[in-house]
Amino acid sequence: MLTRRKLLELSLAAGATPFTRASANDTPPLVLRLERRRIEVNGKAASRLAIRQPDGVQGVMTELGVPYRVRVENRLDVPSLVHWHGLTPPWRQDGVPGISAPPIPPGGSADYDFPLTFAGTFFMHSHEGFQEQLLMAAPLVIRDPHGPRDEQDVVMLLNDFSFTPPAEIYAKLRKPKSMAMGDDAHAGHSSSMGPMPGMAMAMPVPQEGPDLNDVQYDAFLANDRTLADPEVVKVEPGGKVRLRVINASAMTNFHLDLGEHEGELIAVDGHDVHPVKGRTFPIAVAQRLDIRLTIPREPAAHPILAVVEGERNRTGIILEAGRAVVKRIPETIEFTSAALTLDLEHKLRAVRPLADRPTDRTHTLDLTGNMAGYQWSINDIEWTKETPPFPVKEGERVELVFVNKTMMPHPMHLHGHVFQVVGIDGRRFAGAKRDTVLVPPRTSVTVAFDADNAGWWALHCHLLYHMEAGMFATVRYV
Ligand SMILES: [Cu+2]
Repeated sequence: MLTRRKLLELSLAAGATPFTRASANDTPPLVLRLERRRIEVNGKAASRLAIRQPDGVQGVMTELGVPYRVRVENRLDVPSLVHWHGLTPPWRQDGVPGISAPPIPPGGSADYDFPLTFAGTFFMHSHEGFQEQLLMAAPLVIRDPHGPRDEQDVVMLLNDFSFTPPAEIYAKLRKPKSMAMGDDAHAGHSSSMGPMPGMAMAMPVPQEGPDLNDVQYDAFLANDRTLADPEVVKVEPGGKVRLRVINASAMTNFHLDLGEHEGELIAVDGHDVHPVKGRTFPIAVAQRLDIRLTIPREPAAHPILAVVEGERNRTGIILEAGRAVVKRIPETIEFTSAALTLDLEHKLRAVRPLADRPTDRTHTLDLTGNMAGYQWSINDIEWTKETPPFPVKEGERVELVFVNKTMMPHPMHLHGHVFQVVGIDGRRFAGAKRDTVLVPPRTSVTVAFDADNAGWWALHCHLLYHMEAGMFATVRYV
């Protein structure tokens, strides 16, 4: 994929030490296989996809300082390509079919080799077709060798699950709705503040509040399991846990619920924030939360739950400290959960913010749509390969203003860069560094990034079916 000379240039440019380069040449690459696996959900078997090492370990746990040297082998009977969500590789290694590289054909493989420049909680997922809905996602954790030694890492990967094939889910969503549903993105959806202007008053109101979930799932999974048979992780009574929560869902935002014990949010999307204490934290599709927990000394089971936004369903894992009784936890709660808000986002502050400098270029991205035909777009353009990229020049400080004109929340993700949240509804602040930010209905969010990784980069809504429908754009400087 890359010549050795080019690789050396890239690692030199990233400030890799000679030691790192030498070890890169000596160690064989880590192999990740794209293959089928069988899981059981609600007592029913299902064939799903996996990204796993030859010993069965899903994804990668590595350390800062070790080059990311990976060979991806496609053992499926369909093309595939894996994206390293949140990392900043050279753009040809970003894993977006048709943009960074062609998909890997069945039986083929692709090699990746780039330095890791920051530690944190990331993940990998297929960027091909609807494979992500088939659970083709896995953790990608980069540990900091200089981080605390007394913390146990616990990863919780969240997913939404349907027995219906994703192409069928999508076809059903795209089926034209009756005219009673109206003709724009607002129609058919009331708001918590009352009917939207221009909405026919006589129209039946199908649901309350903004439109939060447009797919009915059969189950919600934490580490591939439901609460009927959750994963139980042994932890040390009185010990410290670094909980790494990854929302790998195709379409579902969650409220993380730590129960009676407070946790300390120390990083979002892999990047350190000044700690925020709490018992619940919002996590939109593709986001990650790193939470430090102190486990009480008494033997007990501590459920770590994730409640679906705007629904009663939940999933989770159990932390078992000492010998404890692990009780069955109901999969539904009494009341429908609230919509995710940006209340926490307002409070977050990056530990290492972007340097203070003037903005060279601002792009405004209206998030647009037409619910009646399940059409989703950016600036009213449904993306095709011919859509012109947003222009950027290398070295610029760029700001993106996401203006959500629809009644659905959109988690917006920029590839190849780390951005900082710098404004919500026009109010400026130096917020968290992230790669995915939630833009709730009728809200605007401004993010800033430095154009320091030349290439052609995807910039899209991370709701799988919105992306497929065209809520996708690119940034290009190459
Ligand atoms: Cu969206």
